[in-house]
Amino acid sequence: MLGKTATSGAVQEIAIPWSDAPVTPDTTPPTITLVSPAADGTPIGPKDPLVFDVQDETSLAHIEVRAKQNGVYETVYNGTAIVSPYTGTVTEISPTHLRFSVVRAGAGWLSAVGLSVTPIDHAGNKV
Ligand SMILES: [Ca+2]
Repeated sequence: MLGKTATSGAVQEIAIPWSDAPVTPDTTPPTITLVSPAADGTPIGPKDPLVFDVQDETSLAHIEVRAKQNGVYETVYNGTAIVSPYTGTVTEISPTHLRFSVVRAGAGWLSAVGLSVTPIDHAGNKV
């Protein structure tokens, strides 16, 4: 008899796990980590790259990045590419971990920077 083994008249039950168990829903938003300058208040110079990581434990669906200087917001990354006046790279460290390195073209950073990163995972969780 399938799944049962008779032993001395008793029934021995063998537990078989189910391969299609429901997945635990993702309720954890992505994280943002400043890599450079160090997060301890180190100032950024006009030509210094601003480096930060965005990661999620399951997936990244969409990311937007803005920078505020002197009270003015500019788009740095529009969900697809780094846009003018910014240049830089987006490196895939893993499918759920991206490293951004951006500089402001021309005169560079004009003042202290307020970095605004809005990542969303595929479950809709956002920071
Ligand atoms: Ca998540």
